[in-house]
Amino acid sequence: MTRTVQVRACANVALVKYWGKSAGDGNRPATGSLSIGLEDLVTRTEVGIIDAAEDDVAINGQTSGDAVARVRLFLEEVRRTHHLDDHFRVRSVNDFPTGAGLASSASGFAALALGLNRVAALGLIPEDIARLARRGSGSAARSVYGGFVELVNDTDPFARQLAPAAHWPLAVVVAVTSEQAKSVSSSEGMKRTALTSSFYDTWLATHPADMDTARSAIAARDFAALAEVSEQSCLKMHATMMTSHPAILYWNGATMEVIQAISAMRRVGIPAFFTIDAGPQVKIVCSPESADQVAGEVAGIAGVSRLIRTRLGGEPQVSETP
Ligand code: 2P0
Repeated sequence: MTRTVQVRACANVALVKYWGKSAGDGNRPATGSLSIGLEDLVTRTEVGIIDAAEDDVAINGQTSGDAVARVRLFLEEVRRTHHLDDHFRVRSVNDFPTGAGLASSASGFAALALGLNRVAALGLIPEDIARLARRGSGSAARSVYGGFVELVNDTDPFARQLAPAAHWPLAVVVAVTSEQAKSVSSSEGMKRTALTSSFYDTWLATHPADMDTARSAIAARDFAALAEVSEQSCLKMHATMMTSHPAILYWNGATMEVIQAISAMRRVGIPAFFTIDAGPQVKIVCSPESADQVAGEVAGIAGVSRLIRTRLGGEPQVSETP
């Protein structure tokens, strides 16, 4: 192996969601999206160039399976689009459940894109690293940065940082309600939703206004406005997928219990709101001062198997060993 690059990239959670792709290739989201980086949900990836006829890939110690196959296809595509002959050794480990709605593909493909850019000397600027990561997974474009990040709905969508984490240091509590991998992948779910949900056109039509509201709320650090638009975007996305044929229903009973508990807390003035991705886990965004109270409340709900406590952050790190 000639050189090895180590990357630490973090998961992110979208406050204004991405669900649906544009037609054609390049994995282009049909809408923008807006996320926060999660400091303690980390993927560590090592990328090296090897003198071999094929790539050597292991994810969480596994050398076969869907996740590995997806990385192999991605490496093929990178070789083709960047005119490379190199083959790569990739070792990637998540410190949180994989494929269970905790954005492991986001941190994984962001880490891989950052690592490939360095090890193969692609010389890409961050927006182009985000475009590269997006080809692996739409949400991965956002994990190329930390803090508040927007995926811009362009002809070749890219991501940019809206503000660093220090702008508004919020806390995040993840209520894990199932550690099982989801039954419908995001890619498959998005396809089905676009084809079969009668709500899908409304989802697309109302999305830009949600982006505007969220951008303004972040700029003004307006918690109530960010809470309102984030919960709205989350529920609208789930309503759209629930009305697909066959229905896509990622929630379990505990998911609903946590939603109710957080809604009740906000009604009495506690700054906390929920968001849920393609899985049954509930991510609660709150002020650092209310995080203990939120965690205490949610931990007592039957079906919540564990909590992951973190904060806004997620700035990726790339280092190299000679
Ligand atoms: C998001 N999700 O904005 C939304 C909300 C899940 C629900 O992006 O097909 O794994 O790899 O581009 O990025 C999950 O979808 O999908 C996702 P692909 P991805 O975070």
